[in-house]
Amino acid sequence: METIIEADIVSQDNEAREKALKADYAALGEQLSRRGIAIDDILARVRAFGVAIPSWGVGTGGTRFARFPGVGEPRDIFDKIEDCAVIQQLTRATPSVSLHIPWDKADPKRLKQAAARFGLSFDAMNSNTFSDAQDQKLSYKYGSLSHADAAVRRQAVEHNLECIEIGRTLGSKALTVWIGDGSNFPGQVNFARAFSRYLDAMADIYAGLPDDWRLFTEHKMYEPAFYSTVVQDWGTNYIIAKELGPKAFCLVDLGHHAPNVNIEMIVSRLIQFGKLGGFHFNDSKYGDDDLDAGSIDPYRLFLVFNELADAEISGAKGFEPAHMLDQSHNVTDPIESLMLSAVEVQRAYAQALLVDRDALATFQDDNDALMATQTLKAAYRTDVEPILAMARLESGGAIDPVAAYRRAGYRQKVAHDRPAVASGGGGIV
Ligand SMILES: [Mn+2]
Repeated sequence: METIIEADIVSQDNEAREKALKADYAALGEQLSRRGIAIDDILARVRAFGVAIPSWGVGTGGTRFARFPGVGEPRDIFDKIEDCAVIQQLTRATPSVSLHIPWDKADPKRLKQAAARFGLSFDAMNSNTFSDAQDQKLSYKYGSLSHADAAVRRQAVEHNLECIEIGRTLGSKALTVWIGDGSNFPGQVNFARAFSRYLDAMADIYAGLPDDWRLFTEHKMYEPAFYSTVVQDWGTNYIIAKELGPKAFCLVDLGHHAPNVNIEMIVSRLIQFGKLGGFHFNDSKYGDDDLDAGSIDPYRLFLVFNELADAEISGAKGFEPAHMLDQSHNVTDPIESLMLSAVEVQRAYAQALLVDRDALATFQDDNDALMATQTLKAAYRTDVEPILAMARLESGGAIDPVAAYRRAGYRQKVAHDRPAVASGGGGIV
């Protein structure tokens, strides 16, 4: 398997850090064993954990106001796959790439070869009916799958079926549908009729889904429509998954909720009724800010993973969540942000595995609110960095991914081949 960063650079950087890591790992192992936890079990689970990288995440993002291009940005999907390969080489936490059609449209055989070179696979396919592609016959300005005009809905359905076809060639096993449909004015759209049209169109897409595929629908409270969106909240999303059938699941994007919404409880509800499809990880302060996972509220990320670890450990039926990062990197090197975000997601998972679930259940039964919450805090306060670093080292990655990445000078190197993009226009990616 090919790697992009020179192996010598990674191993030299690791050698300088390995002694300290081993000491820290042994100390943490001792501490955890006093709590009845075998550190190697946690290590094995962390090593098996992966989060997908969205192809659009490796480009520099922007806001509605402007986009300030970065240096050495990927020119096409093949450059994007190389950037994803760097992230996986150094973190060993991101084994797959999630494509977006039509942005990443290319010969599927070439795409497959490009990913296989670096041992990457393809995660869920993402369709796009929230913007108009070049040469597209009918516009999505007033909606796509819920559009008043049947011809527009048909075009949107066909596009999704095409995404499935491309995904089949690539070995993908899921389609994620997020639509921008909604309204900006009270009265603009009849809520019930628009939702009925959406459900009918989704049923046509569902009918084209291979037996071993899953269909993920993603809710979003607002934006691009600012008064109402057709797939607004997790309740609507649950209805969709329930109406469509057993291959349909709900995707939770952490940024697609109102501030302060109890997302971990939504996660629990979806798990309880077998409809949690997976996550788009990011963080936010005010809205759909698309900030780096765990950068604003790492405790919330932990609480989400507390629900996931609980489901995993208790063997919840049909529990197989798909994990993906979905962020916009406006002021950082996207590769660095994605590496650290993948590590943050792993960190929340490792911390959640440390929760003493028997003690927690007892405190809950005894109505001991203080000790119940302290049980969660005890896990959250544990510095699991030695486990994460050891997982990377043992899997062939870097103890300190950002240090190794900077030492390799990857961004400066690719800047030579990838000319600066002049675009200063708006553009959320
Ligand atoms: Mn998303």
